[in-house]
Amino acid sequence: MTIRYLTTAALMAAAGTAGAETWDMPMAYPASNYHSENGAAFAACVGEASGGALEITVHPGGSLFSGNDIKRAVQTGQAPIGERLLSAHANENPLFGIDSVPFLATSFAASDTLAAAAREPIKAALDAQNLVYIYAVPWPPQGFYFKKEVNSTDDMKGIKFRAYNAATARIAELAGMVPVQIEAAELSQALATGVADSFISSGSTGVDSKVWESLTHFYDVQAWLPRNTVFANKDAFNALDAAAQAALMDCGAKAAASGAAKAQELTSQYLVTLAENGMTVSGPSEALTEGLKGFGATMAAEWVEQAGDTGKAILDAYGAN
Ligand code: PCA
Repeated sequence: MTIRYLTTAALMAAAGTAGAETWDMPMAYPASNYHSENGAAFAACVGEASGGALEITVHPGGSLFSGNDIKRAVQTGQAPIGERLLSAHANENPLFGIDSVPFLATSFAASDTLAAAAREPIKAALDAQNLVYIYAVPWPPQGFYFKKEVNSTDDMKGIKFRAYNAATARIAELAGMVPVQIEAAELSQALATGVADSFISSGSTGVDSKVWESLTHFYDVQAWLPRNTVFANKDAFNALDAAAQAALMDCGAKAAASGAAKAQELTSQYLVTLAENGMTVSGPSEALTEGLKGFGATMAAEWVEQAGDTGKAILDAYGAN
């Protein structure tokens, strides 16, 4: 891949043009989702801040690489930059799953504090994978979608459950559900065809997927707020001049702030939209909350076990006990 960039530069030098570097940026979620719109604004910011020296083209909806392939594509230089739900890669490093430990951080404010405590270790983990951290943006709090009333974890037994990372698959396992890993881009179809009958996610993804066409109940459990993270291939990043690198970082900082603000602003509206389309939207019953808290305690202990001293240090910095 390094060769490709050298060749491009060499060609431009030979042609005598002060040409712009152009980067494709694969993203997994629909173009109309705020993460993708924020990514497009980030790309425009980079173009402007670099004086046109670095132009980024976003490819939302998994159109360039499917969500599950984006991280590897950027690591290997098939794409110079991309966005991915980092917790989907917790199997590579438990630190990537810190934002999906149930009930560890359940509000935007707590999720920001947790993300800040984890940022340097996560940057280092990405760096070790040939990736440069650019920015991350939270999803709204996660709740459960079902096709029937669910008042306790016992009511979940046997249901086919769409998982998007190891934590969601683990919840399915603990509840006696049947997990099936499905990208958001395939979710509507999976629900329509009965491949899955339930899942946990934000109101945002529920609205994107028009889940009221297949499901009936949303329980606003507020279990965690996972993040999409934008990272660049380290070789591609290092090949940029200092001004273009600074443009990426400055625009990344702006995108982190604007994305988080947008997520917060949209959260309640998503739930209103679910209800307007006929879904029953409510908080969880006491029994359901209790059952889920039990799963959370189990999973928090498992995470600490996996994440070792680095994990403990992050939790200490976060103020968890
Ligand atoms: N939406 C993404 C991840 C978390 C969320 O709210 C999804 O369901 O794939």
